[in-house]
Amino acid sequence: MYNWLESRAREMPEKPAVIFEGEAVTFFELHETAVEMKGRLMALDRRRIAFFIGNTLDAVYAIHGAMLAGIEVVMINTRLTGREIAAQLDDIDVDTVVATEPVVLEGYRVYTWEDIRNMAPVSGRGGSSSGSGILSIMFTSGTTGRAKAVTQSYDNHYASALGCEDRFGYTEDSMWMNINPIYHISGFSVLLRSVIRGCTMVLIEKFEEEKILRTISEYGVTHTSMVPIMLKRLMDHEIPDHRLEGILLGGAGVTSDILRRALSMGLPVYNSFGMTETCSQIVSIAPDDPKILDGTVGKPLGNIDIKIDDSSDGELLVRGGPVTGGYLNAVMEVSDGYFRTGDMGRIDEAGYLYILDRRKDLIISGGENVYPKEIEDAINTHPGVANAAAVKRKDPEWGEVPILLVEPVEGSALENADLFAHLGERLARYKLPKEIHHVDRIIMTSTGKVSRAQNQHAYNTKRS
Ligand code: S0N
Ligand code: MG
Ligand code: MG
Ligand code: MG
Repeated sequence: MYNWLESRAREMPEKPAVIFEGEAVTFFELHETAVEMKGRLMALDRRRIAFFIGNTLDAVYAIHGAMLAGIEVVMINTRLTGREIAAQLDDIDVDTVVATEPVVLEGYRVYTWEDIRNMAPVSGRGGSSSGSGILSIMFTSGTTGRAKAVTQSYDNHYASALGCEDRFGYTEDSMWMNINPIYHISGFSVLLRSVIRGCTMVLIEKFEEEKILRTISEYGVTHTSMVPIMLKRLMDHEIPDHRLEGILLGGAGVTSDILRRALSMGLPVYNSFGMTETCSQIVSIAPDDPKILDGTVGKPLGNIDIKIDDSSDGELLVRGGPVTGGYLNAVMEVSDGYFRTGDMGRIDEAGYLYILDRRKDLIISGGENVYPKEIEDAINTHPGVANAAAVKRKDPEWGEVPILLVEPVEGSALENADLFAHLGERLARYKLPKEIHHVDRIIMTSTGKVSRAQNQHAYNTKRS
């Protein structure tokens, strides 16, 4: 059983655990509040609860309270529509939601943070040892269009933190800044790392360049992590004096151009590769590594093994402590104890990993994953649409963006405004196509599926 927060509260009670909007909360205070919240969350009488939370202090209290209670936390992407959230929750039999942000979800027991604060606490043992060993559950969209519920255990998270610390070199004296959404493993892992090591986390609610740069210099931030678009946005501004030792980049491929620019501006960028299924980065490369600009994501962390399956176009296989035990609602593909990532890669003689192709069909927009099938399923429910294919294009802002090709039902006059409205009810805004094109025919494979490659090719040809 792990009791990170309890240990830190004993060892370093006066040290700030979290700084949020100028307010510092010590490890002692964080633990006190988490204990209060534990009893109140236990009063909900559920072993698994969905959290609809932003990057706020309340969210930190909620997560620590749930951990003390031994409640599994299901993290909801707050950008999703009510329909998308409902589909996820129903798939894993969750009926109770704690929301520190405003949300409308009909048919669920939704408790605001105010409700939780006013709850009569119940006492009980709680604790991670009383349950499944699962700390968190996060959804990752899948090729089938249905999101997969990834289980992340206490062991996974602990192994991840130790592996990251070993490579990334932060210590108890480091100052971590957390900009990534806590509902993603990118942000959740920073929250855990900081309490596992006992360093302070400055938590940022919303990505605003000036504020982040000010925070970096004012608080002497030493470590942070972000997706490439965030780095790009920051580099449009003057970088103030800072004590940064490491900026971990992940969530999407980054160009050597961006890395070169960052390094020339004195920003210590690490490139990395990680997934929700691996509880954050499992491969990374340091800024002073001679291969940093060679397009590699680096070498596996100390507690990770990787290999390439040459019999399958070079799929990347991984194993190690941070790797999930499986999905709640899907079968995990495993070979010889290795998790099959679905991404294609190459490992050079010196052991550096290169990601050649992301998971089949995956579109990564600003660090958010979008699968074409999700968009196709949504638009195919429109009565005027006979068939549809979602493809992608490179985008200077978001990296990649989805594009939708639709084949109208014969004789139906399809208005794009109507199609966008239809999609808007069903899909998070970051999944909405940037363009919709009407085509005579969606190209199908011989087995009757949408041919991703051929529709993509047709779109590329039309553009050029
Ligand atoms: C980049 C972000 C911050 C952009 O959001 P911003 O500027 O706050 O947007 P809003 O003001 O909310 O909205 C403005 C308009 O922009 C649209 N929009 C927002 N985001 C996107 C997007 N991603 N794509 C397309 N459009 C977007 C809004 O919809 C709105 O438009 P309208 O008005 O039309 O609605 C934000 O996108 C963001 O936070 N991105 C990062 C998310 C993230 O953290 N992803 C990583 C997930 N992956 C993992 O966690 C696994 C890898 C990993 O572990 C890792 C990854 C990164 C770093 C470290 C690690 C690690 O190993 O620890
Ligand atoms: Mg609140
Ligand atoms: Mg913004
Ligand atoms: Mg639809």
